[in-house]
Amino acid sequence: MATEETLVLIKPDGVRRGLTGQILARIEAKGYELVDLKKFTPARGLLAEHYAEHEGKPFYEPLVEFMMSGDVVAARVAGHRVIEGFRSLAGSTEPTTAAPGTIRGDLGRDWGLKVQQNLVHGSDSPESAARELGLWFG
Ligand code: D4T
Repeated sequence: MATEETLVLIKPDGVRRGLTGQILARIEAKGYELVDLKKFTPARGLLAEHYAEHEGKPFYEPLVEFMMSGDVVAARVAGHRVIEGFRSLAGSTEPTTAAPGTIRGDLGRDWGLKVQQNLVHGSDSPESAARELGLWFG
């Protein structure tokens, strides 16, 4: 059976705050493999495709602006059940209530902005992972 892969993004808040190493270390310490990494500021077109499901929601435009505000680190991460496993490491979307012990629970907070700056993204299903890895890694 092929090893499962997921897309992890360290969002601009994580990169700006110097948390890239800590976040990648948690992924490695859990036992997952960092297969590929890249760092760049994403263009609107890529983000529009990535976040297509959220188009029209009140946080959509602030989300895209935030994601374009600086460099992002994109990681192709591999391991058995890594999609579910990384979502568990990341914690829930809302950093105020994300469980302590998770990336968002330990390192994130609500800054009172129009969009949650919650440090990381992880694909939420095998279909999303395939689509998103295609977008970010080609
Ligand atoms: P991502 O997709 O970035 O891994 O985060 P989640 O899977 O945890 O959350 P999501 O796709 O539902 O939302 C994408 C992105 O939008 C922000 N957001 C979301 C927000 O600011 N307010 C909201 O009400 C929601 C639902 C946070 C993550």
